[in-house]
Amino acid sequence: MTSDYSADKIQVLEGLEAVRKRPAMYIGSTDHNGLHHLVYEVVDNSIDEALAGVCDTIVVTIRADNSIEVIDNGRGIPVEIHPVYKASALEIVLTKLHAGGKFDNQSYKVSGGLHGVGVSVVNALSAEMKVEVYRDGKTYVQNYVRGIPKEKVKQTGETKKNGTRVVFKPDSKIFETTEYNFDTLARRLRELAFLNGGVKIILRDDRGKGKESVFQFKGGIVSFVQYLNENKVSITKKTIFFHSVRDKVDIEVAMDYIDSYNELVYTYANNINTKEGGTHLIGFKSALTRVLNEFLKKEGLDKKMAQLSGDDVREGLVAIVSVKLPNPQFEGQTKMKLGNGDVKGIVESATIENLGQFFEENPQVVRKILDKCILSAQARLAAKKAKELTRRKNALENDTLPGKLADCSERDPAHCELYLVEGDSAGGSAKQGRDRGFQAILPLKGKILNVEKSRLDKVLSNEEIKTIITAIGTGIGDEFDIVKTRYHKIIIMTDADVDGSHIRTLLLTFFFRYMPETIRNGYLYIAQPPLYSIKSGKEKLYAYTDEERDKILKGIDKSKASIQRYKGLGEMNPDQLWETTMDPARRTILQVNMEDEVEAEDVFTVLMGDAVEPRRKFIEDNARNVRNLDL
Ligand code: 0RA
Repeated sequence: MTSDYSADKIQVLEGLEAVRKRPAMYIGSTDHNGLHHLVYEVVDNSIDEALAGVCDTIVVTIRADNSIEVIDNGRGIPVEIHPVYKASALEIVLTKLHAGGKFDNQSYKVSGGLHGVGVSVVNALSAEMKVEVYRDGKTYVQNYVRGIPKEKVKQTGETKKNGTRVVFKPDSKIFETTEYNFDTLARRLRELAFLNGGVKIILRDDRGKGKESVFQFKGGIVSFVQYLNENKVSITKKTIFFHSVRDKVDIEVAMDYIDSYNELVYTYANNINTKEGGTHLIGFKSALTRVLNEFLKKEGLDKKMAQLSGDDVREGLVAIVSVKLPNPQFEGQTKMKLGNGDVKGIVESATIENLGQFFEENPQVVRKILDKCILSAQARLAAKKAKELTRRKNALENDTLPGKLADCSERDPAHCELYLVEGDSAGGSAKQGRDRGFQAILPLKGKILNVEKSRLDKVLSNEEIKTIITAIGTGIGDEFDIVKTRYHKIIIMTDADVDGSHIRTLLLTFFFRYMPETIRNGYLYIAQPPLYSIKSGKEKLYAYTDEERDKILKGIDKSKASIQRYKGLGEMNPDQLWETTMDPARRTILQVNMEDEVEAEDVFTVLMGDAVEPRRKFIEDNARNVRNLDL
């Protein structure tokens, strides 16, 4: 094989000292996330080789000592001696920042993406690293300690293989944790295998009993959509797909409509999940609305509904939009928003053309989609009326905050907490026990609506939900604005029984579907009331788990102890509720997060949706992990 790049392409370089001084600047953080990022950084380079059509297999191994091995069958890192630096290109790529000769804009590269810093950063942050290159019939090797080469690049033998093998051990002086999580790596590698259809990515775990997962999807993002819809009912019965390349932008879209009210559109730019959207998403959305409105007219259905809105055409939509382009610009708060302006028009025209053609050829599919969109539009109109009614009512009563809300006096949202409390009696105790300076209480009556089974209009006409939305202040749907939140802590406080856990799940479903930003911003929490109170003489102790109870009982005279199992919050008086569950100095509250939105999506569909069989299976599989599960 000939190499169509050479060592002299390599550009201006900087040493690695800066990386060890301020690691977070290069990899985001030095926690669990940063640790796993090291692996992605190396694998991205292997993926670039795959995108160049010169690599089809990547093997990642977590070794017994939590070091990582990545092997690919690409071209191998170049090893030629650089005429200016008088060192092997391999050494420069591994020891200088931004080295790599990967600066040609002819082909897009996924490495150099979000943090996109190259393998040298991984080297700088590793206690030890070894790189082996198989190239032009020979094997080359170099070892490093904290980014510094131990010796010159050596040619060690001959080989028929081509590719690169990287082994690194993250430096425990840099990282808060150095233990790898199989599932975290599996999740990202699976995603990469979907986004780069055909590439085989193997993940092995040599620790303990050993494990292996193989990810390879010939169908690419079509397989991704089908994976997302595994437990859902498709109304199109066919995943729509197109691929097109325009002005050096590679565009792939896979989509399907399912029997649900939610919208699930994941967008990617150079394999990075652009969670904040961007120009590719805007282009896609605008094209989808336009094409479906065209077909609405063509099919004569505009008599039923004159015009479909963006929300109407996205109800039940599951789609992946993946673009690959040279020089992606990442913007936004978390740098997860694609900024390249020209991409909007490119994705828009590609979508209009390809989707139009698909609908032309599949009239029965477009008909089913339009029927669904019309139902959604009718519901939207009904919801709008309901919203206007409440708005007018509020204006008349001149009282925007719900009467049930006992608000706090503090006005800075960053210091305010809202407790959503199950039941009026516990709500009463919470109102008396709270610190009214910064803690607000909203008691909820019984079970709230299961939003997974209801469309927006029904959700918006539900009294309990309306009160929650008004109390929080962000609005909902297209009017939702996280900046308007009145509290930076929203704390769900329910009884430790079956009903309580059901109400908690219903609330979590509501926040996940209608206010996911509260979760992404870390504003949603779950209170942890104690399970037991243990009285021993004058002393009163609380236990929050069975283990804690046993530990306490071991340390005291059992014959004199009396144990009370709390079933409901109402069994505690206001002072006890404050001491055990609400006092910031003593309470524990669990922050709700969703490290994996794909998995969270599936859990809510399965737990709260219509299909019975997957729910039964999920509960069987997870019965041991879940306390008080009853749905
Ligand atoms: C620099 C230049 C080129 C390839 C690579 C690095 C490379 C790095 C790694 C890391 C793991 N596997 C790898 N395979 C290749 C040459 C390609 C170009 O110029 O874009």
